[in-house]
Amino acid sequence: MNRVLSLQDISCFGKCSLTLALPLISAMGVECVPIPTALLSTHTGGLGDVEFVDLTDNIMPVAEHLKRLKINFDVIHIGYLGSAAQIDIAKKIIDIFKHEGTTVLLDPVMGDNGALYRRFDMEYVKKMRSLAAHADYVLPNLTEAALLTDVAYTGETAAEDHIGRLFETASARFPSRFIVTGVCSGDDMIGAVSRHSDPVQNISYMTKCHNASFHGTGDVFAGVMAGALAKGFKPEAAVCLSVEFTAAVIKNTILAKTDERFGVRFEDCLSLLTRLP
Ligand code: PXL
Repeated sequence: MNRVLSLQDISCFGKCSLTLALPLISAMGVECVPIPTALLSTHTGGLGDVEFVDLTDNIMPVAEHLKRLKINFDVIHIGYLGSAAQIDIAKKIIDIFKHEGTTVLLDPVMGDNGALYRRFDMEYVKKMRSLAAHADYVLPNLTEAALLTDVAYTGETAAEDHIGRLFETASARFPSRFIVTGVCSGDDMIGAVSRHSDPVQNISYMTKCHNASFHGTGDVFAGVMAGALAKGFKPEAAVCLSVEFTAAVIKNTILAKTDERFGVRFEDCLSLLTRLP
């Protein structure tokens, strides 16, 4: 069975990180092995004082046990990390488990709408830049792409030349391939943009924008990407599926009139993933 190692937090309420990756990747018929980086009562996006249990000291012992068992992974999926120290640990996890045929997928979770999330600062951003250099694919939103490249953030509706600058800086700085998520275009479309190398061109994977934003949509995108790459989907097909599934989830969440902080109503959409080839 294809297998993903998912290194990120578990937040009890609010649907993000592992509470999305586990069901999404499982629905795709891929085994998801979580290594939780922290236990939180909720995500840090506006639900009040968060209980935070740091699991930094437990990550390597868990990883070393899995290594002794000779467990291999098709994809190493790295999401929200609780601290700069955990970025160093994530690099060690890559060293331990990456071999030929393993894809490293980094969602550099740091911020949104032009601002860093609580708990993070520019030291954290610098560390994240060094981790991004070890990934095959990096999935920043526009805020995170600006932070990783030092290109100024210009809002959620990004002009062609802004996206071009982001990719030029990213490809000069990082060996990894960037796929920028949550990009809005002026004509009510939202999706992801990636750069292809031969010939060099930016390819947009857009779908109808529902003019709503919910917590955790980036984590949905990354979870589906991880499952699709582990199943052997080509990167372009994985991005298309992730855009379409995330859009379906947003539409469903709007219909359910969910409080945007409570996370997305993805459960009704899981059948879209169980039917995949
Ligand atoms: O959705 C990203 C995310 C994941 N995990 C935690 C978060 C956030 C964003 O706020 O707080 C704990």
